[in-house]
Amino acid sequence: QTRKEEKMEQTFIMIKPDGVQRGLVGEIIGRFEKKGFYLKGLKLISVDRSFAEKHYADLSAKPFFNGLVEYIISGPVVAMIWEGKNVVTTGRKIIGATNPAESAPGTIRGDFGIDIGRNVIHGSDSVESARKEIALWFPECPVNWQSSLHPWIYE
Ligand code: 3AN
Repeated sequence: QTRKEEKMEQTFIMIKPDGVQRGLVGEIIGRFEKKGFYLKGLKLISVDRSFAEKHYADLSAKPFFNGLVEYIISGPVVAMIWEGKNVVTTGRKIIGATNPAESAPGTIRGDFGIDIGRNVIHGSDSVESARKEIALWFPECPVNWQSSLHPWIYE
C-alpha cells in the first residue's frame, strides 16, 4: 500500500464565483468524490485583487488578465485540494476544455458553462502548478486523513 501511495498526486481545484453563485458546489464536489478522489482541503473564501493576481501571475501579459482578476474577486470561491492517482490530468478531463464551447458534454464546463470568461472551475495544469497553487491557497497545514475505502478504489 505504501508503494502505491507514492504515486498519489494532489491537485488544486477552485470553484469560481459563478459556480458558487449558481449553486454548483455540491454537484462539482460530487463528481470528484464519486470518481474516487480524496478531498484533502476545502474552504469557501473571498480573495482580494493582489491574491488573485498572484494566482494568475503566469497570465499577467494576457489581454483578458484584468477581466479574469475582476471575475475571480467578484464573489466567494471554493478552494479545494483533491488527491489520487493522476488526479491532475484526470481532474482536467473531468473539468473539460478551457472554453466551454469546446468542452465535451459530461465534463463540468461542457455541462454547465457557455462563455470562456464564466467557465465555472479551475484545475491545476501540472503537478508543479498544483504544488505552487496549494502552497498559495492553503498556507495552513491541510488536514491529513486516509480513506478507509482505499482498497475498494485502488488495486
Ligand atoms: P485553464 O483554466 O483551462 O487551465 P488557462 O490556464 O489557459 O485555462 O486560463 C486560465 C483562465 O483564464 C481560464 N480558466 C479562463 O477563465 C481564463 N481565460 C483563458 N483564456 C481566456 C480568454 N481567451 N478570454 C477570457 N478568459 C480566458
